[in-house]
Amino acid sequence: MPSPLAFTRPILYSFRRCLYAMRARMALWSSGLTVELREVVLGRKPAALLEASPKGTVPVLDLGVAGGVIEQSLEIMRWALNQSDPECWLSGVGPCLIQSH
Ligand SMILES: N[C@@H](CCC(=O)N[C@@H](CS)C(=O)NCC(=O)O)C(=O)O
Repeated sequence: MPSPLAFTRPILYSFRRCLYAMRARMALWSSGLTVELREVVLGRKPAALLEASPKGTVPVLDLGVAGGVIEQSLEIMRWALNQSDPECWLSGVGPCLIQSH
């Protein structure tokens, strides 16, 4: 188990062609939050991913010891956009969306 000081940014385990991982990455990008991206080969999952999330699917967002682990893409999207949602993805309507389209 890493110490809380072992990393300061959340770690996103991802696979570039996975649609679930794509939507998680898109929401994180839209939120402007910074994460450490760890690209995973699904046939050779790293031990750190399986330690964080034994079910072994991606995406997984590891928030560290204090923050826990988010194992579902939709929940990763909600976590990111609840902190910062400059493009109003959560509301889907409103001045942000209108101004940017
Ligand atoms: N319900 C999950 C589905 C994630 C999922 O099924 N990801 C696939 C890749 S697209 C995966 O990791 N499969 C594990 C494997 O192929 O070993 C989510 O929304 O995050």
